[in-house]
Amino acid sequence: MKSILVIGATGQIGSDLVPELRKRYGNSNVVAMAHKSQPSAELSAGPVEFADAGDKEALLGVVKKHNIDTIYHLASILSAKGEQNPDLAWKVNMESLKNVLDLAREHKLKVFWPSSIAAFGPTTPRDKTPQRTVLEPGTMYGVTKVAGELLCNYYFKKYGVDVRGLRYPGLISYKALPGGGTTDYAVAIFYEALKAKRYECFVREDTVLPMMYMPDAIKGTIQLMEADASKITIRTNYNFAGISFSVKELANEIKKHIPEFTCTYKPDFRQAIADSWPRSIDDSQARKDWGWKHEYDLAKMTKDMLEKLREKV
Ligand code: AKB
Repeated sequence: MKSILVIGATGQIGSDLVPELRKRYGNSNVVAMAHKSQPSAELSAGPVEFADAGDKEALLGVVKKHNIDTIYHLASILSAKGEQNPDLAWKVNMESLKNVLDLAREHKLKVFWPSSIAAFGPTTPRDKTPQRTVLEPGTMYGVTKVAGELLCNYYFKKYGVDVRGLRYPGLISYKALPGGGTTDYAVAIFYEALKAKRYECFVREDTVLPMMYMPDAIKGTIQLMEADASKITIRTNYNFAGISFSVKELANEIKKHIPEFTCTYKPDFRQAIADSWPRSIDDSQARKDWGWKHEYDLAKMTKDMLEKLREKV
């Protein structure tokens, strides 16, 4: 029986991933690890631990206590927050990953660790960005993603650690808010459309970025982790894509459901970050290796997001 630890469980991805893992592997076999934030009632329905992933001894204590064999390491400082405090982004993102990989080596654990479209930069081809391409990010968050990818690949090659990962696009979800990313507007716009019928966006209306609805992201993440090891040909991180759209296209889609909705634009420092990232991603390697296929397009995602958020807010 699997025994899974999700680090960063209270974040945007963890809030959806933990319940899905518990459905599959049993409530008591999935430990949600938080650091400072309080877990939701849903997360508290199973085992919860509080620890700092930057503290290897504390992490080891949790691994031993629950006999953990698999870690999903989701804790991270994202792109926008990372630009406000690059030292913190390096410390949090790199130290925790090194701790997880060292524990994985010493205790034969399987690891999921996500990279991001932030690993790419202004010198990367922006359309249908290939799996293997230039990685010269312009943010500290992106630097930690490139360094992390290389570290994962190193631990796989040198020590045989079964570490797998995906370069997540912007993720759209209704359970927990993203915190400190550049793609956060694609979530905030839904909350504001329902609450205020208007939203002031911090990037231009023609900004196009790769995005994905959370159910697809969770499905792909678990699918990658469950795939036979012989199918995994990429140990840095897989390109992983769903949909690409401009903010204007998203606003127009929301308008179909809320006709009074208006979106205005006031770009700030996050525009330069968005402009340095790809518009679309070629994820054919993931599709070929382990059968990745997204389900949600812009229309289907928008409809579902509004329905779920209406119940919530
Ligand atoms: C961010 O905007 O920083 C994140 C990401 C794309 O990794 N959502």
